[in-house]
Amino acid sequence: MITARAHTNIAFLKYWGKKDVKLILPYNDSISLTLDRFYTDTSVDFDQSLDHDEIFVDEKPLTGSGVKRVKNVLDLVRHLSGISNFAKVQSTNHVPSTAGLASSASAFAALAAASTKAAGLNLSNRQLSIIARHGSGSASRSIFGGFVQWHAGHDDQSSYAEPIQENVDWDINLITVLINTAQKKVSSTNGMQSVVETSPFYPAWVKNAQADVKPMKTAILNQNLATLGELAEQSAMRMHATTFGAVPSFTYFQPQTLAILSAVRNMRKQGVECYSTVDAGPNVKIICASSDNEFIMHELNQIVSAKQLVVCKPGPGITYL
Ligand code: 2P0
Repeated sequence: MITARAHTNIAFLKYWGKKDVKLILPYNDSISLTLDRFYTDTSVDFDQSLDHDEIFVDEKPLTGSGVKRVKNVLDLVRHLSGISNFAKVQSTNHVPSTAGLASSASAFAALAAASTKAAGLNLSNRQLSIIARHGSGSASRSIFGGFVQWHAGHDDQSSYAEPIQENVDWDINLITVLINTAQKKVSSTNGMQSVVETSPFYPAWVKNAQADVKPMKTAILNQNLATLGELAEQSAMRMHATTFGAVPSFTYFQPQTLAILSAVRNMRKQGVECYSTVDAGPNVKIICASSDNEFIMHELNQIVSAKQLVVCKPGPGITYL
């Protein structure tokens, strides 16, 4: 039995839409930061005494659409290794629902790492990224620590993530503002497919997202928080604009989302370098230097309570326990 740990990540340049739904190939490259606070530990054992795959998440049998995704990854690993045994998978998420961060990225990255090693494979991190992608697109990025780029690619082997800057030794962190932890009405998988098929804004999204890859990488390498933050906020706003154009139209924003976005813009006017990003949900994540955390959190306390705020720092890539 092998146990692996992977951390969640937050996209600064968003992945939003698949050009190949089966292989999970995205339309555009994306760029993320792996986070330190939240992670998933997954153990895998290919056991010849099993007559089916047994999958437990937080000690409960997994149900729903996640089962097929886990089996996709296990089938791929069986195919690559020549192993025919079924597997016992036990996954523990250290990603509290209160964090407002998705656990699918850390979960499928940990599954890819643990299952390949348990099957006797010794793969490169690039190969692990490709395998993790078969479970969930954003998981391809959680194989690596720090700032990571997922290359969209054009087929299975060319769509993988790689590090831009693994050790982030400059002052950048994230304040997560928890607005609502209830299960969202439109999953990210369904939301992105809907905009691909129906939103007239989607082609503009792809064109602009791809054009932002190079400037964002340069901003990261130059440790330029202002440019990086501006590009990240633009990416998030443009992603959410596609949802308003979809048929039927939808949005992940809630009233407090708009209140926080506005507060961040106001603080920026006062000279504080802080920028917003929002994933497929209502929670806002604020990109800033840790030296500004205290001021920003004090301002945000006028809208939300202190326990709705969680600070995350850059985190590491996969490890084996
Ligand atoms: C991202 N999101 O880049 C974007 C931004 C949400 C908004 O990746 O369908 O769970 O499993 O590939 O990876 C969330 O989508 O979607 C996501 P699938 P995933 O982080």
